[in-house]
Amino acid sequence: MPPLPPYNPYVWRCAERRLALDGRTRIMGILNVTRDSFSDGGRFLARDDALRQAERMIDEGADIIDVGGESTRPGALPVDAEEEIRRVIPVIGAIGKRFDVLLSVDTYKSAVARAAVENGARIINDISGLGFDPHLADVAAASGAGVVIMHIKGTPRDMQTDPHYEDVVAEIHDYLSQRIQTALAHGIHRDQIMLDPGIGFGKRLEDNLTLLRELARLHDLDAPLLVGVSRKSFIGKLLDTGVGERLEGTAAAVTAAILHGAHVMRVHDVREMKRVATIADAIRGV
Ligand code: PT1
Repeated sequence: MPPLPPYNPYVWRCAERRLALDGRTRIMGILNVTRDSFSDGGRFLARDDALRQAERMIDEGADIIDVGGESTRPGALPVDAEEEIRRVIPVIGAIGKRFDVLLSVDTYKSAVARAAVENGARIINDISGLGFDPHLADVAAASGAGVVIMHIKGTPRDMQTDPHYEDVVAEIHDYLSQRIQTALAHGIHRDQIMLDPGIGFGKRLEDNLTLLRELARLHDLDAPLLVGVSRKSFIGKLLDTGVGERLEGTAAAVTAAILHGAHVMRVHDVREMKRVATIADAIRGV
């Protein structure tokens, strides 16, 4: 019987911090600040709500908090950089002031990323893999922030309209390989880079399953892997459940990703997935 693929340890450089990826799967907690607020009063409420959610995820064991101000689910429309900054920067500033947690900004816009790193974010999580904004790589290089380079086919608005691949893993492998070269050419250091196959971003059900099954084919890119499966529609399709009934499916997909060599899992349910990761880590060994 073939054994599980070997676990490859890394140390992820995120500005002046270092995150050891040494066999204990790291948990990135999702903090969405996408609710529309029409007044300053609404903004203060949104900020306090975000702070409470961040505190809870930190108590539950999150290693990273990922703050996002624009939804990138299938069909979502862009918001402009000014509005995204108004949403995420007060939240990043407030969390950074109170807690020692690693902060990530989920954005593909250089203006948002710049403001975020100036206000305490140490990771830029770019769903476009440096592909949407030509200046994002410069912000990552200048700040020394960790950078998540994710694969997407198309844009969030159109990515689920008839995506297809010859060999989904090979295509994503080559895309990520090219984006690593782009990053290095802009002065991003190799140890700042985290790769992500982009589950649900321009993929059919079978593509998402193939990526989880064959994730280890990305190991020769020589970078750590982040995977986001939490509550996604491929789970809903298999279970015929709405977004509120995908906890067990998420747990199974998290386990699969860990056994195939993921280093960081991006999740909503931090307490539950931390437990799942503890068991998967123990089975995988290292
Ligand atoms: C992800 C991710 C992300 N996912 C990274 N950042 C989202 N690095 C946002 C669905 O099919 O996987 N990696 N930022 C959320 N995006 C989606 C995509 C949410 C698809 C839901 C679906 O339901």
